[in-house]
Amino acid sequence: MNENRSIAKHIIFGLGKSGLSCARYFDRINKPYTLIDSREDLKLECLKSLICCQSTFFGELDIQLVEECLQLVVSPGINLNHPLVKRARQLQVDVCGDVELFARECHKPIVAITGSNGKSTVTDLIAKVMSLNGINCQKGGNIGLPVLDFLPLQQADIYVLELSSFQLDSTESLQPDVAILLNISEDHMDRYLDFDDYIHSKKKIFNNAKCRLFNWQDKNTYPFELSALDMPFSSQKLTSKKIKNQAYLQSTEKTFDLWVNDNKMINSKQLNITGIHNMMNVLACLATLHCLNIELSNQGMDGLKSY
Ligand code: UMA
Repeated sequence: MNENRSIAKHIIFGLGKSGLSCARYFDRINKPYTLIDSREDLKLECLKSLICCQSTFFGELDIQLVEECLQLVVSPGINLNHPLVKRARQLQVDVCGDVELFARECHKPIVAITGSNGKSTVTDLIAKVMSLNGINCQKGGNIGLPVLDFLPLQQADIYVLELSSFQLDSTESLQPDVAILLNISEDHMDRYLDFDDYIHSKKKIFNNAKCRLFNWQDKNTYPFELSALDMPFSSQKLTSKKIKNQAYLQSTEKTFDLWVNDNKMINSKQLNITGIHNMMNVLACLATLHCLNIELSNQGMDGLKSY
């Protein structure tokens, strides 16, 4: 039993990586919170070092817990149809995820990446190439490094974030400088009504984005309406007049040249990785650099080649 049963105005639901990073963040900004988790047997050593934790509730959770609270921070693994979350929403409590809290406070450019396959690879590749290019960047999100660990200091000049559909579902304020939707195939269908619902969730990444990058070969990734700032990456050169910018492959004998608009950037035989899906990942990286007006240095190019 908890000695202190008083419930703070801010509740963190889920004590995995995401919830614990939120607790550490609230400690840093001196905000009292209550920790809750449906697991009965939680014995986390790290709880002892948390400073602003006012109370904890583990095991079966009474929906009354959210009755007086202002904010409920939900971990990505928590279904938003959970009775406690639904009750909080009914009561107009601010229900949000860690990425939402990050987006509200982050004043630096963000590259946000989602997709059913390859999002960790692309996040890692972009962050690596940017770092070798001399840019002070940090990668985080679904890749395993919770974004709230970057706050409140914001020491990076740019954040490269891998975002899952779960994280997008609890995020409203994100305004990425570049948003990338790599591909969509059925996944996590236990959390969505149907495939369209899942696609809709993934496309939230495009909300308020400056540049939207999508996969020309996967219609499910297209923004609802194309604008001049949208940039597809494609396995072939596109001739559509609607497309102002594009990254694409052009096949040569047994290899591919990778192009961004009229610039031949690299040939596939100079890369360590093989396969069309990997070439598409590299195109997404090159398109991102183009959108951010970053010119590849020799070191950045070496990073791309050695990946
Ligand atoms: N919990 C409850 N009630 C519930 C469900 C969960 O209390 O109904 C509690 C569990 O008891 C546990 C905690 O919530 O203590 C776990 O939370 P979580 O599942 O959100 O896991 P985290 O450790 O916080 O990790 C999350 C992401 N997990 C999920 O999306 C399931 C991690 O992505 C991510 O790296 C991390 O935040 C940091 O941002 C993992 C993942 O599997 C890699 N992602 C999915 C994917 O890639 O397909 C989406």
